[in-house]
Amino acid sequence: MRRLDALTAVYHRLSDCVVVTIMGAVAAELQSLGHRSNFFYLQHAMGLASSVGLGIALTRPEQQVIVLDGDGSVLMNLGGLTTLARYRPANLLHVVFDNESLLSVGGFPTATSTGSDLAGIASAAGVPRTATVRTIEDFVRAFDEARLARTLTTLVAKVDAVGPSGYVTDLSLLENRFQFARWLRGTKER
Ligand SMILES: Cc1ncc(C[n+]2csc(CCOP(=O)(O)OP(=O)(O)O)c2C)c(N)n1
Repeated sequence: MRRLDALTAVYHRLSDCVVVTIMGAVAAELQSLGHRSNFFYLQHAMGLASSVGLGIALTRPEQQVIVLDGDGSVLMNLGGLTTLARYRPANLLHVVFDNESLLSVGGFPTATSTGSDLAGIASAAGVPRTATVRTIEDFVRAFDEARLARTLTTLVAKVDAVGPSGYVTDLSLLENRFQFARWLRGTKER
């Protein structure tokens, strides 16, 4: 499964929820499908996308929050999983695109390439729903089931280690930051 195809398959489901991604390839791929004000691409702070998503999910329980993470990022901050599990927000879906590599910085293999199982680690950390999927059909099904379940879920999607040729887009970090904050405030005021 290619991550871009997985993103394409669920893109239209992302219009009414908070979306937080890691930096690099995932952010560029999502933007290539069309940027929206409700998408926040967390630059630089590797491993902390789920923590940002957790903060938003806890303070805005009426919002569905979707975090688009990577295996390298999760491995860099495994404690993030224990904190997610501790607070267990029902409105958070944690998607981990596991390409078994640090693709955005050259493709060095991560521990998932030698057998570490991120869904198993998330489950052992206390995340109540976890799954690993390998096809687009299973990804879409698991994605929809997780949203309906209203239970914190870590969904690991095993994907090919391929991405766009470049990761720089024309959306600056600050522009994204202010636009996203305004969108989030606006949803409260409505
Ligand atoms: C604290 C920190 N260390 C290193 C980097 C450099 N860096 C940016 S993206 C990346 C790889 C991310 O890997 P992964 O989460 O697996 O996503 P992928 O690039 O494979 O999509 C690294 C090491 C960073 N941004 N922040």
